[in-house]
Amino acid sequence: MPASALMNVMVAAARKAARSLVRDFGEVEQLQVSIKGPGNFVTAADHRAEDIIFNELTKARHGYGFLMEERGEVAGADKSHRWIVDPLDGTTNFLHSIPLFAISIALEREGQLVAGVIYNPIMDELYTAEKGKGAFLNDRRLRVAARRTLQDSVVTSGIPHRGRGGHERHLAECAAAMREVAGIRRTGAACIDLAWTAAGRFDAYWEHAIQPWDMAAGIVLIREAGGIVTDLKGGQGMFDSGSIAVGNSYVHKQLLALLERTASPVAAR
Ligand code: LIP
Repeated sequence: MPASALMNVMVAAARKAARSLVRDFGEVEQLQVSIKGPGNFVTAADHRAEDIIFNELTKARHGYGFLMEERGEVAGADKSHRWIVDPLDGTTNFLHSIPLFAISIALEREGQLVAGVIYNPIMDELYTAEKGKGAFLNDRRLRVAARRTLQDSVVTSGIPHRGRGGHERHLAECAAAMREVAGIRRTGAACIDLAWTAAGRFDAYWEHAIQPWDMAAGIVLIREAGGIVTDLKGGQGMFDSGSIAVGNSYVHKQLLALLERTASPVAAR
């Protein structure tokens, strides 16, 4: 299917920012050996990528609003459109020279997510999806995996680190999951978890306490790849709750039930 004008705009912005990130990633690999480490440099790389995306999208679609990881909410004259952008998802990976990070750009129209682009420049994997037009990895059409049981599934999640809550809850969830699934993985970037689930590599994904820019583009991909996306209560409050669960209709249902069983006030600590 020929790319739409909208997709061209989103992909061009992602590719341009990716060139900057890839240059900076090369530097970060050199900086690992310094005691201070590349912390400040990575923050600057993140901002550089965000500036590029902001400028490119503003040039192409004047007046659209933004929700961006670094800038936050930027109101636009056009109240019906909003870009939701993470210029560097997988920051900790990037900081540690782990080549698993991506740019995530979504478009919301009248409050509905209508398009998403996720680009992992190191693997040169470009994921695109538009509402009603399917999801693609480069030129290949995507479908979520067809496995019907958690028993056969490889699932992925985010592990809360120092300074984030939910440690006990995550331990309880993983303890339950590891008894029921074929394998658990952790990529360190929510948008990659979502893209890889859309591509059928992972069968399911869940995470708590993530941000709209981590998940917006991936939500479009999953839906267009035939998957189910909900918050952990089975509703559509992903942005408000910060929680997300995805998979095909069979595995998603089993995953929600498993997480429900582990939920308790103590486990949420
Ligand atoms: C990351 C998320 C990831 C989560 C990390 C972090 P960032 O976003 O994508 O899923 O587990 O802790 O929040 O900060 O790399 O954009």
